[in-house]
Amino acid sequence: MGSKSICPVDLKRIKISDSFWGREQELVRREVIPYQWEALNDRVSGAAPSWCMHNFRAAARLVKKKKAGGVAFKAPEYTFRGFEAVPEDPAHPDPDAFYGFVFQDTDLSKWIEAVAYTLTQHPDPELEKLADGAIDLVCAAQWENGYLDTYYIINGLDRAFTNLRDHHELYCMGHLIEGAVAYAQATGKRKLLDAACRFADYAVSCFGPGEGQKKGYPGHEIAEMALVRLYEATGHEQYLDLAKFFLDQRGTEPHYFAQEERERYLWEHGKNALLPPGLRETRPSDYIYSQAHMPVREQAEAVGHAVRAGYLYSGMADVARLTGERELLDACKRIWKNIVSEKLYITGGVGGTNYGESFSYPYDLPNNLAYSETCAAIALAFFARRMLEIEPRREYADVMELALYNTVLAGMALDGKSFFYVNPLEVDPAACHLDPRKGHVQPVRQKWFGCACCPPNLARIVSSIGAYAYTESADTLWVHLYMGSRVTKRVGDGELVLQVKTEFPWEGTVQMEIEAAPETACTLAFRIPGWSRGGRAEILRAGESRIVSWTDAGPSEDDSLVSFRDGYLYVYGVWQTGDGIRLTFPMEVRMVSANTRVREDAGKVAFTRGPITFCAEEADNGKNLHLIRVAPICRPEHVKVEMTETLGRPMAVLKIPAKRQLPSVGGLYIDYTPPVEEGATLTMIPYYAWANRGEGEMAVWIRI
Ligand code: FUB
Ligand code: ZN
Repeated sequence: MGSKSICPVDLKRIKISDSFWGREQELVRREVIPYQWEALNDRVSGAAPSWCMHNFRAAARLVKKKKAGGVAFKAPEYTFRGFEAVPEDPAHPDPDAFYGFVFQDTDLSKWIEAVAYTLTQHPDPELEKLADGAIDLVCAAQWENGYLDTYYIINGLDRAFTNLRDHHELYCMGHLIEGAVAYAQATGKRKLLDAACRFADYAVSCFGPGEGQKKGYPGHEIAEMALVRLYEATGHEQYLDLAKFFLDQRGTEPHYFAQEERERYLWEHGKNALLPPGLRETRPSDYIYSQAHMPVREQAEAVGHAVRAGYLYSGMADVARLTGERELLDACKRIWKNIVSEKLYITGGVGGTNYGESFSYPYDLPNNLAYSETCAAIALAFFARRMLEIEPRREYADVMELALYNTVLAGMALDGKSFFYVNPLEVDPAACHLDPRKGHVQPVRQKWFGCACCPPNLARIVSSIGAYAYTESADTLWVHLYMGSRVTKRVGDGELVLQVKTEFPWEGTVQMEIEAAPETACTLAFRIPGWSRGGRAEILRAGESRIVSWTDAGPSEDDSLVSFRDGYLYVYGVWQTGDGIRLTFPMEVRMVSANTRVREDAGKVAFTRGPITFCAEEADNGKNLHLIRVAPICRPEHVKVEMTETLGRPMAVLKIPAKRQLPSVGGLYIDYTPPVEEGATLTMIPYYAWANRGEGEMAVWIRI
């Protein structure tokens, strides 16, 4: 067994005071969490009902009836078939029926998880009481054997775990575990954790190599990483074993999903029924969608549903970290490399196609047809953070930062009141309304979604941002993301308290002070962002100042105080209260072109500065963004950076020398003449802030 040598710093030991992330966390606390609570209770007018709390209430009533010896409720059979159940008469839903998507329970688990993280930053007895009440209801809905998925509790437990491919029970278990561990760690209250353990124990009894145990695995991954988390929280090995079992089984032959589908068919049509051809013969490619087309250790390309994929890779990384298994780690690294070299948007999003909400083929990164689900960028950040726990390498933190500052945050409006599920890189609202191929692309954020996976996912990652900023081992603290915060690290019997002040992502200076120091040595490791060209560190120690600088070409010499490794600056030794470090990362505008294999971006450039990717909007540039091109003479140094306030938020805006082609007059096809252009200034705002000023065109990649 490997050891738990690097892990995120406990959120209770981090206080975020950052003007950027602190504001996002406040939005989650003040807007998203209360709003989501209303949504879970179907009290948001104009939004599709969630049915989430309705389902828990129905299941809890049934459990109570069962305990009292009453007759079990029998649901109509149709509910087994669909992915989503809707009442025949929406005005009069059956109080005992399950409604909504099969995974609707997860909305509440994610809400509880976000509440837990929020409570670590902002104690709130009222909110905690609300969550305690919700937890009571969840626990009341738990079946006597520990099973806890309202869809099957309501519709018939004889069918539990018979459709792992589609029906998300293990996904619900995974989210329940994540929420339960977070809540226990934040509040010290174990009620939900005990319920999650009972569900996990039941899963341990159902799945495994033993006789009579199912050999299956989740159709929608997350249970793998959740079980690892449960193992780390409780020390109970059986949870790690089950996570490993799920990974070991995935994609092996005979294919489990094919087997269970045949069994379902025979159950429904009689055991002597003739199987239709599609069920008799299946091909591995049938299971690409859920990354079950081959054993995980053989996988090298990120494929299938992008959220499922990111969660799987995160679980693989977790298990590889704990077991030290090389083969599994190598698979993680191959897949990582594949994502960042062929399948990653410049906004940190992944998932090029609407078809199956999936990764597309290499270099297929369409801008106006992008899927780039908010949850998929979150999953990528999960994967990156887990790779950092194995090997602190800048390449992981760079991508994590890109995803967090761009696609993840674009998922939420600046006022925290509406959300994107899909995050395109180019929008023409008319096309969204008129072209069914772009039906998945919304030009403005939505209040809520029937399938509301993204907003609560966003709430949980934003409220736990500290766990992405810092990881630690016994004697080292890694700073991966720079944000105003105060972090306390245990070192032996003492503590190191680091106060961080910065105006990231707008300025590349980070001022840090040691507010308390242990007697023993503690290494501080600072990420040197891949986007910075050179930089310097001023290290003030015991009244003596030392300046270390590095250039784009490489670091200065290592010595006993500092060294450079894998994109991190390591500073060693014993610290004293009052010591400090000032880091300066030049934050210059970069003009970026894509590999020529990305056909969509040929002849175009994108603009980035620090971790931020920029986009042009109609609100600043007028219509017809496709007729604007960056002036051919333009180089990064010609771009002006202006700090502005947009919707009450400070943000950098770029002013870029450009040309605007005048719209053509005449017919559809005319003899070619060089375009008539006028000089223009292109204004670009941070991508995460787009679509906050009504409906309009948007583009990240601009012709040059
Ligand atoms: O299937 C559960 C969640 O709903 C997925 O992660 C999202 O992509 C959405 O399909
Ligand atoms: Zn989502």
